[in-house]
Amino acid sequence: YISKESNQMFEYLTRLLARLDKNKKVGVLVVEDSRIQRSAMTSLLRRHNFITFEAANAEQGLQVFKEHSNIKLAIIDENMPGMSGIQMIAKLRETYNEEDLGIIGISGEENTGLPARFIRGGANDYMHKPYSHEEFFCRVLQNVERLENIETIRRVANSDFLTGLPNRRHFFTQVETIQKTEPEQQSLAIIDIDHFKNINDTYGHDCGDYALKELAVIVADYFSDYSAARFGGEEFCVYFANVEHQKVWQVMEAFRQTIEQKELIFEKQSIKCTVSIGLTSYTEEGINGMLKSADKHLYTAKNNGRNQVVT
Ligand code: GH3
Ligand code: MG
Ligand code: MG
Ligand code: MG
Ligand code: MG
Repeated sequence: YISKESNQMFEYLTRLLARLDKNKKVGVLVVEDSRIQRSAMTSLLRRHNFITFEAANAEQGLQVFKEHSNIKLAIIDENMPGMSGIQMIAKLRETYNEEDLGIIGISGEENTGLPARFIRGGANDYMHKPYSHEEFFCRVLQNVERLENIETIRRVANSDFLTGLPNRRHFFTQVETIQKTEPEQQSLAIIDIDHFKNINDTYGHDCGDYALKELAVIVADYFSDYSAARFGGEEFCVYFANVEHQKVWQVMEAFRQTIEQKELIFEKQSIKCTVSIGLTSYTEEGINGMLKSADKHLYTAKNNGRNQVVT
């Protein structure tokens, strides 16, 4: 006999498990001094394809974090020999924020203040021992799902919907991060497709979208060692740090020629396009100064007949 409630629970868990991306196995660390309780948790987790790690005390647990970068969730007992669970969490939170690591505190202690202390100390959740398998999975899955949702939001916020390239917002974040390392040389290129409006007007907007996607693949491939983004409509942007300006020019010129020679096939029609490129190494006013200067050079490239790099 299966009660209505446990049937609902089963459906709930099945739904949650199905929502998790099984291909991307999630690493969970269990920090618990009781060997029996520890292996009970890890075997439950392994049943559902989690990658499990174990530690018998907090010090060991911190060591496991140093050795493995794929831990998304930690389940941490409060009472252990040596450092307590809450102390371990304080240490962990110096390095891992709540957007990168989920933590569930556990304890068998009848202390009504403990759940709040755990959460105040940086845990995301709390479980009182003993707990049912259902509760265990509900909490684990909810926490893992929260992290996956954050990852999705991050990905969506940082990438361009049409081409999948980093978007303008991500581009600025990347540049900012690199600029903190005080690079000795910086260059910036704006790539703009020539007469792109004609492609839309002649072959239709779908063809224009197709051309943008095809070009984006080449951009991603060509500039994989640098920071490239779709900057807007039919414009791409590439930032170079610590690369000789002469070398940057060669890379951009080779890219221009690649596009010039590339034949795109859309619905059996051959489409050719060219790009104009404004390049700068002017760094006086930071990234905005570089953008202004590259844009000026792009304007010159357009006026001089397009399909060229101006620096
Ligand atoms: P120029 O050589 O001076 O750059 O000419 P252009 O036609 O490329 O430039 P213009 O700025 O006049 O037009 C850009 C066009 O790009 C207009 C716009 O409809 C098109 N465009 C912008 N974003 C997209 C997109 O996501 N998909 C498609 N299909 N077209 C787009
Ligand atoms: Mg204990
Ligand atoms: Mg443009
Ligand atoms: Mg254009
Ligand atoms: Mg234009």
